[in-house]
Amino acid sequence: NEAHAAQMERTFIAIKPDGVQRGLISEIISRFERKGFKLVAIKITVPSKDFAKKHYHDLKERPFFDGLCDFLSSGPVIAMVWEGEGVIKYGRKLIGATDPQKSEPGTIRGDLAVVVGRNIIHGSDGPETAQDEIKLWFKPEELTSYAINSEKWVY
Ligand code: RTP
Repeated sequence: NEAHAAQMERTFIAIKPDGVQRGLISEIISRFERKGFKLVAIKITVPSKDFAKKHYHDLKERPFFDGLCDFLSSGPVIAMVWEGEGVIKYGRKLIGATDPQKSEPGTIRGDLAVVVGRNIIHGSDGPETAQDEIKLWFKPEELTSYAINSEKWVY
């Protein structure tokens, strides 16, 4: 059908090592899930420092770059691809401002984080970064494509 003819918008979301260590995986996933976005890829992985540098290549001139890459590679990360209309922009809205001191209550960072260096989650900031980050973190065969049809599963 026509709704499935074009590829739905997708974004890359990662729960950073602090979010995993603090036991916030299910809390974060449930916020995206309840909103109505669809999880199309997920894995747990410890990125190498080189991999973290690739992920954050845009920030390589920033003073916090090295510490940020050490942090991202310090433990397991939950890497995900979420799909849905407007998911890139709205996903950022669910996440909240980069600095948890400035994120609104009700957002993931506003409710669950305190400092910018430990802000528990990453989300792609635009269509191009989303595409690049999905490609960096996932092989094409790790991405799924499926329709939600609850009538088939709920009796
Ligand atoms: P993210 O990419 O992680 O979703 O975060 P963002 O777009 O909201 O923020 P960005 O400016 O791209 O920064 C990426 C990550 O770098 C860390 N950061 N530390 N002043 C600092 O120490 C500082 N500023 C940024 C944060 O972990 C931020 O999420």
